[in-house]
Amino acid sequence: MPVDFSGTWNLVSNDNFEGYMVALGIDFATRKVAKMLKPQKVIKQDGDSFYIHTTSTFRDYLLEFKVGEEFDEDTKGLDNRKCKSLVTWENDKLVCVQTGEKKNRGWTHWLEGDDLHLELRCENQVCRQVFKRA
Ligand code: VL7
Repeated sequence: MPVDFSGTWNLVSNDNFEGYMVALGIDFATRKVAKMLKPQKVIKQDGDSFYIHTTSTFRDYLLEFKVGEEFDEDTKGLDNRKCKSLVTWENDKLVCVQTGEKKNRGWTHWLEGDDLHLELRCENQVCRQVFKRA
């Protein structure tokens, strides 16, 4: 059975989100609000087609992509940059490389037990998020 990330997921931990936001150049006032949030992710997966909607009381972010197909990403409402993004499978991990102004930018999703993990990377900062099923 291939891995299936589909579901509704609630954030339960968020390690070094502050460092990740500083690396992205998010201003102090926005960081202050953002770090209080407990975002929810709704993931719809159909094979290699993904819909990932991250929602919160402050901002929402929708990403749709197919694994192995590069796309133009506009991080509107986040750091408002444009990048070329490519998501690939590394075994059962979903790995995204976001090529653009920021070095070493990307993220990795994987399942561990009943939990959804997300590692967010930018420059020398790594943020680790864990989600549980809603
Ligand atoms: C999306 C936030 C910090 C700005 C607001 C924070 C609002 C809720 O891209 C992401 O996930 C991938 C993998 O699941 C799918 O797009 C992470 C949150 C990154 C970066 C920027 C702070 C203002 C958070 C939308």
